[in-house]
Amino acid sequence: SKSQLTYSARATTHPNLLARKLFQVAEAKKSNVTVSADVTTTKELLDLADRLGPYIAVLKTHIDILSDFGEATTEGLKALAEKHNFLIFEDRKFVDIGNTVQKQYHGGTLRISEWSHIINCSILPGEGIVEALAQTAQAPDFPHGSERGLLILAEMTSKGSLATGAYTSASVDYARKYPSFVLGFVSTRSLNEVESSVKAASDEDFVVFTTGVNLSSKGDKLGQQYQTPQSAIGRGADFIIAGRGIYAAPDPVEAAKQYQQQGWEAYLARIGG
Ligand code: BMP
Repeated sequence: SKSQLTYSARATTHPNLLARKLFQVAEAKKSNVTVSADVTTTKELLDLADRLGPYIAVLKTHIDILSDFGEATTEGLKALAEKHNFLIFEDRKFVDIGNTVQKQYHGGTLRISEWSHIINCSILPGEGIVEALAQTAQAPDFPHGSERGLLILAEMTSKGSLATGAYTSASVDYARKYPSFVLGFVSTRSLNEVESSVKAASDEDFVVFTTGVNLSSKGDKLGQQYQTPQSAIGRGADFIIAGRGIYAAPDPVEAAKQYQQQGWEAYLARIGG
């Protein structure tokens, strides 16, 4: 497993170009925090991105919950990602046949391929969804190819999640089949020990993003289940994703700094620093 290595070491050897960039950002900012900016207006979203930008590695959006999505949203996000050196992850969770997801990803109302570095999908439809999204992002005439990557939603944090067992192991199979596009997983732990019918490449180093991270709550009334940054990173998370724990805190900037510090200390402890 590569999880004992530093982010800098993984940045130099990683087979995937966007993963290299992600690890470089983490190291430069000493942050493995992804904030889920689940607010519902462009103003709130850009305001959060600007205030929290210095402390995060990735900004995760649910762009379809904005009541006023438009050019100002995407231009604002792109400018702030440059200003603060973070990557954008649109949490659209594609889950459909290949022909449909290509149209949802590229063009359409939301133009996700234009502005989001990282996307994710469920593999419920089978391997074709990964192939279809890879085909769009790696098309010869697509201008951002080296800056696009996919996370496979291999597990979920909600109570009673069905993303377990054969579903999770197929997630690993597909990641191994498309290593130039798949960065890794959204999962609650490292998937290195998960059985897979596809052999691991010698340079395999999937990046683990873990959602459901919160320092002060165990869950919500709709089945969300939380763990702490220490717990998530101890179980193999490379990046911790926190939403309400940060943006709904009395002082979101202070909260972001606290998650940054705890996430970084847990990472240092894991690499033995
Ligand atoms: P919060 O920290 O406020 O509970 O937000 C969690 C975020 O992560 C939400 O944006 C949710 O859509 C997302 N998420 C999750 O909570 N569990 C999963 O298994 C996958 C997710 O994408």
